[in-house]
Amino acid sequence: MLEKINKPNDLKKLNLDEKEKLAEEIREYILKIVSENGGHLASNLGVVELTIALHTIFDIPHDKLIWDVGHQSYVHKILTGRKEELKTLRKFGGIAGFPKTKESEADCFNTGHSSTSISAALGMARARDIKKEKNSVIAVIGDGALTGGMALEALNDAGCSQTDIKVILNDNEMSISKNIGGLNRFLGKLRTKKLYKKSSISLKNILLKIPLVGKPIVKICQRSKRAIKQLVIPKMYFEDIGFCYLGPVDGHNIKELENILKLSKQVKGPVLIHVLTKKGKGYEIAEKNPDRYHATGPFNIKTGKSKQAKKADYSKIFGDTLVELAEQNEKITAITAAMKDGTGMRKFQEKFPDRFFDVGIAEQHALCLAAGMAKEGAIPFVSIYSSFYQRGYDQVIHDIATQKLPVIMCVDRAGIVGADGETHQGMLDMAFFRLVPNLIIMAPKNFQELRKMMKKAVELKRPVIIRYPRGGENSEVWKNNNTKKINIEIGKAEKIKSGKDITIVAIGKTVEKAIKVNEKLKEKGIDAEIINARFLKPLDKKTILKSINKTKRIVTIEDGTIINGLGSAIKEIIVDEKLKNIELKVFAYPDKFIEHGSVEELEKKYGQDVESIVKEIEKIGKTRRQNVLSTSRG
Ligand SMILES: Cc1ncc(C[n+]2csc(CCOP(=O)(O)OP(=O)(O)O)c2C)c(N)n1
Repeated sequence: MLEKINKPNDLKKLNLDEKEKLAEEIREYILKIVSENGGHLASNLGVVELTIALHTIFDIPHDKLIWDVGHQSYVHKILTGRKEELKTLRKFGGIAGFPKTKESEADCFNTGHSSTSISAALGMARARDIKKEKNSVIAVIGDGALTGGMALEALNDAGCSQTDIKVILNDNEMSISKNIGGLNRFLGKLRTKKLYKKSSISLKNILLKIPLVGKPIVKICQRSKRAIKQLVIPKMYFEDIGFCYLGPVDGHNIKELENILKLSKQVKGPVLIHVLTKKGKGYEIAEKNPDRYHATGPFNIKTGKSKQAKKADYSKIFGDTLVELAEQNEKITAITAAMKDGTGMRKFQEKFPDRFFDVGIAEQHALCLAAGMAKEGAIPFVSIYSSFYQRGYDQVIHDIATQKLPVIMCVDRAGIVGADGETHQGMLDMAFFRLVPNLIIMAPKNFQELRKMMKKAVELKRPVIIRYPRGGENSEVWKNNNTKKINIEIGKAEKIKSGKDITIVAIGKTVEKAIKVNEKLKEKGIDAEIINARFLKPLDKKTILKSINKTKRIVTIEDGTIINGLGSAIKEIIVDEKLKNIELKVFAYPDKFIEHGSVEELEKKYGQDVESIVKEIEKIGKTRRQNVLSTSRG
């Protein structure tokens, strides 16, 4: 069947048996690709039948289909002419792991971060109505994504709007880990309702919302006692806020799915279709361990075992250290926004369940919750990925920083993260946090420094940001360079090596790069001074100035955007101090969104790899210009 699926709408030619066969083949196809390239597996296996039914009943791209988060859009990509391209999934230059409008007309809205789909769908539907056009707008949102505040804000708005939109609630009882919260408990009650069958549809509200035929049918139904009984709908949240609720329906039964979607087309106003699916469906190993196979690197299909050796990473060091600190200090709490495994907090949860809080996909709430805790004397550690802090920016400013509350905000996945691409690259956190008064911003050069920074943060009683990258340290580098005792002093940089020709200032992960650059420069007879800035804020102006005045040439290396980071801060020093005859080169990522690819490929493309940096530094050695330069390729 998969051979017959080459263009959008090829699916529409298939009968039910053929579609069921196609579902099997799509599962095998996705399993093979994800086992080789890595990617989001379990969520995609769970939506195969749902996606087939959606593409059967609706006419994409005339009808608009928005995938919340978008990590479950692989089947959609296959059905919309990208079957072959899916083999390049998440590879540099290949197809993206999330919907991209520039990739296909069928992707009508970019996603990547959770809980945006209902807002976007409502916006599109309202624009459609203003233009007096006719098409369906459908948001597909998981029960996990529904825990995000934005989704609830959008439901609230849509519910009373009378606007025709369809919200498909893909309920698999899982976020990345088991879904949590009161809403999940409420969904639990709905799940136990009798599954929707075409023959059993007789709900008053649905009928009333079908124009022309609705009211007369209700009247007829009301004549029979049995019918009246059927017309009683349980009081429930979705109906109460204005949605017509359809379901629950078996999300792996194409026929029933098609029936309910067809019915939804007749309903006026906002409609919510509750679809029950199984995460990992069809691949037993993932069905049993959906959290492990939510997102995965390459793995062996037979055994499910990862093809990459597991090494310690920053998240693990963070998690282990947090447990150690919490053993000594009972005020320490830990907060995650649905990412306890990704951020390394599982161990803390096991050891201190009373001090651990998974709040759902709710970064804003996580941060304000931490502010409240800190106000009352707790010492909360919040760990959120860099790109997801974008959600909680106002809470960092308004709730934490203005009140100088001692919340320790750990920024995981800072810098280039690789294959998840532009929505997930941790490029902006240094720039946006640097603007915020009262924050101390630090970044460890290696595992040991992360441990020390966490310990220091507990003592500080101030709002603190600690940013660190995806993956681990380069142990080879630290084997040869880790001789000094780490002593963290606020606003104090560390001089790693003295030199007379050029100053290299780096921060966090890029200190490793600076050390490698130095090794190459040494071979070329260039004697570099290397400074580990440690703090972006407060920046150690004194140490940096002293070095600049000596070498007159300065290079900064950071894994963030070129705007408002370490390089910018040093430019400000040079200008403020009216320094003359200084040459500065800033190595950072350009002012654009960085696509997907491996970290190495992206570093090379944007001139941030060791070789490119060395080449540029050699040029500085040759040209002694008097102006301040700042470059970033891309
Ligand atoms: C703002 C934000 N926070 C966290 C994430 C990380 N994340 C990606 S998918 C996911 C779980 C989504 O669960 P659900 O919506 O139920 O979809 P499922 O994977 O179960 O199909 C999370 C937490 C994100 N993408 N965006």
